[in-house]
Amino acid sequence: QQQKQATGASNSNGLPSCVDRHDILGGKFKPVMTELSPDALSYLFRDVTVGGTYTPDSCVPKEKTAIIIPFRDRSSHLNILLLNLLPMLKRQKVDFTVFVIDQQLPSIFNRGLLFNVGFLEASKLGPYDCFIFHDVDLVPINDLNFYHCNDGPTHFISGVNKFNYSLLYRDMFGGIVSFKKKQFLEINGASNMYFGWGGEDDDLRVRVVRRGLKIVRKYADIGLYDMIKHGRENSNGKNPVRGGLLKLAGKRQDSEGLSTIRYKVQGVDLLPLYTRVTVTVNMTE
Ligand code: UDH
Ligand code: NGS
Repeated sequence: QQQKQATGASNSNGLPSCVDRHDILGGKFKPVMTELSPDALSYLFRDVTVGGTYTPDSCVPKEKTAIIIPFRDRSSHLNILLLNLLPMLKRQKVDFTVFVIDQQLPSIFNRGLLFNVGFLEASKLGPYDCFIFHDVDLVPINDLNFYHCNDGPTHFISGVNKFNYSLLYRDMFGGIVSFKKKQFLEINGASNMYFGWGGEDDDLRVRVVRRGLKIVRKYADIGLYDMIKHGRENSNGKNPVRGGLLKLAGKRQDSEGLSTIRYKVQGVDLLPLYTRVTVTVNMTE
């Protein structure tokens, strides 16, 4: 039994189950922080099928993963992220599809709401078990930071170059998190009420903790990221009411979130390396 677990039991195709290969993956790598054109990228990753899906062919993955990227006007970040993230996911034998959830102007950017859109729209397109919500400007630099869902919602970051490879505070739940489908449903998704920068990730943590789910965190030398440098967009200024919203996060959890989201899908495009979901949000609804 022990032996079988270590090598992965084989299934009906005769292929073994995919297992985390701590033994053969290299650990830390140096990311390439320069941009390739979308054409060059899609040529480089021609084994990724249209819409941004990749399935390993040497083993049977244990879960189907949707990588959800909240997005607006950051194509150069996206090109850099894909250049580094896709090879790592392939090395890790992750079965994934990349979704870019693109919020149109003029509404103020709303990262939490886009998590909910990503979850709902991806679920219409495939039987995903695992959702990894991923900022576009965070580039992973360690192969051993496995992109999975776990028994608890998972925070992938133990350190970012911007903070000397540490976190700003211990409880941080921003940047990159994963949820099993059941876990995200259980917390009623993210809050839709945070327009602008800040607080939505702390609200999400409150939702997780209030449901008694235990957050899984990465070891200090594993969850490492390099952030692509950028400024703050006018359409995502600091949210002046985030403190007040956060105080009542727990009270709102059941009455506001995945169950009450309102948005309009303007288009779903299957591009070579990702599925783009274009959405508009009416801030007064
Ligand atoms: N995002 C976009 N477009 C936007 C705003 C946000 O795609 O216009 C997405 C993107 O995935 C990004 C995430 O939302 O990674 C989080 O937003 P952010 O990267 O702006 O937040 P962060 O905390 O930076 O990384 C805030 C601005 C810091 C300015 C510091 C200047 N010295
Ligand atoms: C907190 C914000 C979080 C944010 C974190 C780190 O203060 O949303 O800083 O931001 N919470 C509130 O504003 C309530 S960082 O400097 O890494 O961009 O994620």
